[in-house]
Amino acid sequence: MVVGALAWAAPPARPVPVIFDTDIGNDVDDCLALAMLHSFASRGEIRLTAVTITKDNPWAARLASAIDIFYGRPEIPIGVVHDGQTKDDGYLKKAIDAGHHPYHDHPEDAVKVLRRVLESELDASVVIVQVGFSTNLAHLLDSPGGRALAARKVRRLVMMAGDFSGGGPEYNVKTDIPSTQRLVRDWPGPIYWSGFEVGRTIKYPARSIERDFGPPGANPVADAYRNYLIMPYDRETWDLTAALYAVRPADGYFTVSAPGRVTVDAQGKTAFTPQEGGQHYLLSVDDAQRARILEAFLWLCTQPARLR
Ligand SMILES: [Ca+2]
Repeated sequence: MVVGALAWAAPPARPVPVIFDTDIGNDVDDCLALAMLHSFASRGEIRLTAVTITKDNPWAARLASAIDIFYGRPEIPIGVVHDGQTKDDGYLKKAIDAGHHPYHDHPEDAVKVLRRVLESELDASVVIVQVGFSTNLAHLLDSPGGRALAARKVRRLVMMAGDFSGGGPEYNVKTDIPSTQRLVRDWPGPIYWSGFEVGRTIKYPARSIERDFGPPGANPVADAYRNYLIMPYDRETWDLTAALYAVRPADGYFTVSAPGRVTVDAQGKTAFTPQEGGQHYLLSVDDAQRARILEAFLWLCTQPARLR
């Protein structure tokens, strides 16, 4: 019986507070990752408590704001980096102009937002997804009491960063090497790394961008894809992998390594050494996991914006 089933159902889990730290506007996968987080929020799996930005261009916050508004959450605080990396506006303004997408302006300082949100949440509850440079989180550690605040409030940090397949310095690391070095040395809790080699092997299909998001001008995420490269192209899902693991770590989408330590050299090359008691973990995927992950991306990214 339906009534009986409801009576016996476990109470819903408390939505996990998530902070999305992004360099939106450099590559384009940040946009789909943010769309996916909105779907998780609509499903009650998370609360998207802040978006903080490490790309030092005002249009980055505007596109993040446009996406938040499109998905029905205009109230999400947005924090921006100061004296950060990558000043160009890339595809950002073009994506907004393509649909005259509304946005809010005058975002706050990223560290101020991070501190306020962390202070307002329960201890050991917050999940941070970092899919750009480590600038904001390094600044958080530099702020008075920032490291202790992170230690008390953050449950896990999931990063799209590094290359652990023997490749050269990965973009997110090499763009701000000192900040990544600071994080691997001083971040007080566990860090899960989705390296370049993970998202590189799972591509989000152009046919979904063209078919599932409405016509040009309808959705700022699809408009970002249309203005980043010439359509059609399938794009790697680096940032989406970090977002998926951050929200659903127990669902077997990824294989998690034994604990270890990540090191970052002067050129930005990353290496992982297994180490008992280490606080760093590498994510990896096999073919079966890739298929499941892509299916999850397609369902989650194309979920319609919630009705208000
Ligand atoms: Ca990114």
